[in-house]
Amino acid sequence: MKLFDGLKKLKEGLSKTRENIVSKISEVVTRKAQIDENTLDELEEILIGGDLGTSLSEKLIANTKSALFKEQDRSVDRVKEILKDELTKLIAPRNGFSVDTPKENAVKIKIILVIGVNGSGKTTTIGKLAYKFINEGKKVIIGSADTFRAAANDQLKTWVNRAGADLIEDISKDPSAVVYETIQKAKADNYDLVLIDTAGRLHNNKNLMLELNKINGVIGNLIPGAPDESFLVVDGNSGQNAIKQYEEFSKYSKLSGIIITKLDGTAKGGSVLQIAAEKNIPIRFIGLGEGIEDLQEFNPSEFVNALFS
Ligand SMILES: Nc1nc2c(ncn2[C@@H]2O[C@H](COP(=O)(O)OP(=O)(O)OP(=O)(O)O)[C@@H](O)[C@H]2O)c(=O)[nH]1
Ligand SMILES: [Mg+2]
Repeated sequence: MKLFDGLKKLKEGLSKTRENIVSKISEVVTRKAQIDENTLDELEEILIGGDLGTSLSEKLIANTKSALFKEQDRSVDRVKEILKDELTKLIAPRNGFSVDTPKENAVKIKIILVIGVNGSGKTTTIGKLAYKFINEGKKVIIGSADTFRAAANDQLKTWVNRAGADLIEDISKDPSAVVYETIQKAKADNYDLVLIDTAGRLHNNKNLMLELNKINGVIGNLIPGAPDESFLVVDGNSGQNAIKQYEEFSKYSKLSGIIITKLDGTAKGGSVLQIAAEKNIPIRFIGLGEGIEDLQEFNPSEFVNALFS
């Protein structure tokens, strides 16, 4: 996808979240002859209602206040400009994602485990990731570790075909056995990237959560230090519940990144900002639709710009 198309997609995708946050801010600011404490309190309420969470909202308003009171120009545009700058600072960029394995790793295969609650968008995201990395010249294999439902397996197969990746599947086996086979094949045939799709699970299902340990164990036994990445896939509609999912899954799995999907259909995209500002984990990718190209690397300043556009 071209850069321009990507930005357009991002702007369009964030339209409901923009209405929920930025349009409301504009309305409040425009109504006021001057920006005073009360107006800023109103803005803070909007931010909290827009899923930024109390702590980030307070910080953002406090920083905006100090910046604003140094200024002569307190026009709507200027206020929005300052909010945007301060927000970008608060969700400052983290390390980008690289599909290459660290040089010191003996085995040069990148293993990415994809986990999350039911229906969050794992399988779809795996298809999109495979497509992206195949286009970048990588040899990609996918392991179907969701062996509980035949339909899940078929859905993954469709995505694998679309992306042009290879697949290891066997619904008669348990998830760890499929993972084992996938990694053996990846080692034998010199794949660059392994993506593991898993079944959706809720944190209160202890057995399924512990199964993640087993999968991680199998991977680590075959390639010491792997998996390189464990991505938690969160539905953008979850709002504040996204934070809860992150906290619960990190108890069982060492997470290395978050992917937030379905931002195209939700007004609750503000939670992305809260995670980016407050949680000690990078947001790696965002999902902006059901198409194979509708996945973007998360870029904090692009995200804020698109939100305020
Ligand atoms: N609009 C939109 N829909 C998405 C996005 N990502 C996934 N979906 C849709 O969300 C639904 C669930 O996606 P799946 O990929 O099956 O989710 P999953 O996490 O694999 O689900 P389980 O395996 O059942 O836990 C599907 O209808 C997808 O098309 C996105 O970024 N935008
Ligand atoms: Mg799935």
